[in-house]
Amino acid sequence: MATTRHNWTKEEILEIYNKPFMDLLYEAATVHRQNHDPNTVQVSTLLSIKTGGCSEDCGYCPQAARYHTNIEGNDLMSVSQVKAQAMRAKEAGSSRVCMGAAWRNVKDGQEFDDVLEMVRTINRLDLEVCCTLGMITENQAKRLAEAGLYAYNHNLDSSEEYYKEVISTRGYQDRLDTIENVRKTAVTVCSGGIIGMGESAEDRAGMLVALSTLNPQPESVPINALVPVEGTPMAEQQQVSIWEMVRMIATTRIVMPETQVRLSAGRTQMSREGQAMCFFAGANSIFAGDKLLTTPNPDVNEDMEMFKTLGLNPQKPFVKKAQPVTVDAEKSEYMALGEKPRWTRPGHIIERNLAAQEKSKPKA
Ligand code: SAM
Ligand code: DTB
Ligand code: SF4
Repeated sequence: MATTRHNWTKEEILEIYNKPFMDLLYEAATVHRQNHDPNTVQVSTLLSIKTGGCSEDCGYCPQAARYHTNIEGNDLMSVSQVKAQAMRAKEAGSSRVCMGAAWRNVKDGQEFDDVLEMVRTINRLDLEVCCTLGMITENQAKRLAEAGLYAYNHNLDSSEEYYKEVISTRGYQDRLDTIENVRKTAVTVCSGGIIGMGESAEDRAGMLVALSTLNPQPESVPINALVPVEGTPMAEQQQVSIWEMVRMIATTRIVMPETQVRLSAGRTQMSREGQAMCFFAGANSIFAGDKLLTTPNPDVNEDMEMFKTLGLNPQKPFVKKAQPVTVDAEKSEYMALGEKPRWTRPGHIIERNLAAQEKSKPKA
C-alpha cells in the first residue's frame, strides 16, 4: 500500500485531474480498493439545528440573510427535538448525525451549552456526532470533544484564490485556524468544498493541495456539487456535470487515500449510474435523508434501493475510531472563557454578491 503523501503540488494534482477518464477511474478505484472496503459506504444524516438569518455573505449559501431566499428560518432547536430526529436517523440506518448551524462562529453562552448537551445526547445514542457551527476557538473545540463530539466539519470550500471571489466576510486563514483548533483535540476533521461555483480546474486542484497537505489529512472530505438557490449570487450557475464530479472525487481519492470521501450535495441531480461511478471512483460516504440543510436530497428509500442494486452496505458507527467518552456538564474540566476572537472580515468587493444583495432587497 502506498504511503500517504503530504507534499502534493497543484501541477501534480491537475495532471491527475486531467488524465484520460478511464485511466483516472482505474487509478482511483485501485487506490480505493487498497485502502477501503469498496462495498461499504458511510451514511450521515444532516440536521439543521439553527437555520437561516446568517450574517455572512457566502455566495453559494441560501442561509445568508442578505440574499432573502425563500428558506424557512428557525432559532436553535431544543435538545429533545434533536434527540427525536437523531433516533429517526439511527432507525433509518445512519451511523452519523451532523448538526449544522447558520453561524459565522460559535459564541460562548446558553446556545453553545445547549449544543454541547445535544452532542452528549447523540453520543449516548451510540451514533457518531458531527457539528458544523462556523469558526471555533481551541477552548470551544475542547469543550465539544469533552461532550463526545466525533467530527467537526469546516469546509475550505475552494482554493484560497477563488475563496476571495465567493466570500468577503471571512478569510481562508480563519478556516485553517479553526481546523487547527479541532486538531488540538481527539475530534476528527471533516473538510472539503464545493465545485460548480464558476471556479477553474486549477482552483479545484488548489483546494485539494490545501486539504492534502494538512498533516494529518482530514478524516473525511465532502465534495459538494453546488445546489444553485434562487436569490443567491450563484442562482444562475450551470449544474456541474457528472464527469467533473467523478473527476473531482477520483482525484480526491488518489491524493487522500485514507480519507472518507463524501459524495455530498447535488445528488438529486445525479442518476444512479452517475452515483455508481462516483462510488467506483472512491466516494465512500453520503448524506441520507430527504433534506440536506435547506435543500432537497434523495429519499432514504430510494437510496436504500440504490445500495441494494449496487450491493453496498452502510458502515457501522465507530469502525474507524473508537466512540468518544462523554463527560457530563457538571463534571466538565473546562468553562466558557467568553473570548472575543479576532476572526477576520476582509470586506473586499465581490460584485456578484453585491448584485444579488441589491436584487433581493425587499421592495419598500
Ligand atoms: N455556518 C457554518 C459554516 O459556514 O462553516 C456551517 C454551515 S455551512 C451551510 C456548511 C457548508 O455547506 C458550507 O461550507 C458549504 O460547503 C456547504 N453549502 C452551503 N450551501 C451550499 C450549496 N448551495 N450547495 C452546496 N454546498 C453548500
Ligand atoms: C457539507 O460539506 N455539505 C453539507 C454539510 N457539509 C454541512 C451541507 C450541504 C448544504 C447544501 C445546501 C443546503 O441544503 O442548504
Ligand atoms: Fe452562514 Fe455558513 Fe451559510 Fe456562510 S455557509 S452564509 S457562514 S450558514
